[in-house]
Amino acid sequence: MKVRIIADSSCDILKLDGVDFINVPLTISTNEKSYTDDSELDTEEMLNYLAGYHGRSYTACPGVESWLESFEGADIIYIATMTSALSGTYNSAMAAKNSYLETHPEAKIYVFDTLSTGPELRLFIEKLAELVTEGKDCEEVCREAERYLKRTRLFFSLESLHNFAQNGRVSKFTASAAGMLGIRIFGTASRQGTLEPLSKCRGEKRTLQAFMENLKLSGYKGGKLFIAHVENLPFAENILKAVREKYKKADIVIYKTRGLCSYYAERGGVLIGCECDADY
Ligand code: X90
Repeated sequence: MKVRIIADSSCDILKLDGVDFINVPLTISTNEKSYTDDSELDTEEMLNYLAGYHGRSYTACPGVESWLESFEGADIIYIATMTSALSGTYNSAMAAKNSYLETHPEAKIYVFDTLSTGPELRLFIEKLAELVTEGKDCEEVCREAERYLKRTRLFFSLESLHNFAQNGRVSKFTASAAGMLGIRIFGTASRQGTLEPLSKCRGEKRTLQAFMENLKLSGYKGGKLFIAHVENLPFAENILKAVREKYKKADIVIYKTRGLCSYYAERGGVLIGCECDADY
């Protein structure tokens, strides 16, 4: 039985250790140019281009065809998608599943709506990989993965919500606060899978403070924590330092966002996914 894990490109990784993994890309485009969020993407070039482009820009979720292609040759398929509250990615994966089962009735396909994205999605697929590697059967994998998802969180610090607003994914009112006078929006992925602002912070120090308070409230005990940044390594490193100081054994990894997350989190943005002890 060939087992495969598939995620959309907002997971920001192209390989998953020890398992068969496929990253299915979204696209980012303007009226002139289109970027596919795959292994070929030069994120820095895309950000530079977008910074100098003054027209509208858009994103699109993977079409059913892309999902179908990613299923070929696998018998058991676990698919993890970003939040269905902000993207059609989950619905498109479900449509692909139903279509694939018509021609491959023996295949087993499980689709998970993570109601989150970025580093929380990455935590989730790494957990799926761990469960698959341990040889768990489908039922156990699904049960334990669902349970894990309740105990992970996503936090973010964004300097601009321009791209969220121009794509109608947050209100203009929420967006207007970010970027003004160095204000960052600190927030979390809500239980419904939407962007939930928690505080407006002036400067990095205040943002870090807000994050550390919320980390504690979330029940974080020093488990796995991912920091994905959009060209903001200094802030990511300061977050790492602050977390390590308080949680000595914290298992932290810093990395760069790829296309989709870079587009929405925008330059300076930081996304943090972590394992917590309390259900959310
Ligand atoms: O075109 C599409 O279908 C894609 C739409 C994606 C919208 C959300 C992307 C979020 C990227 C930014 C910050 C974290 C906020 C998370 C709230 C759930 C990451």
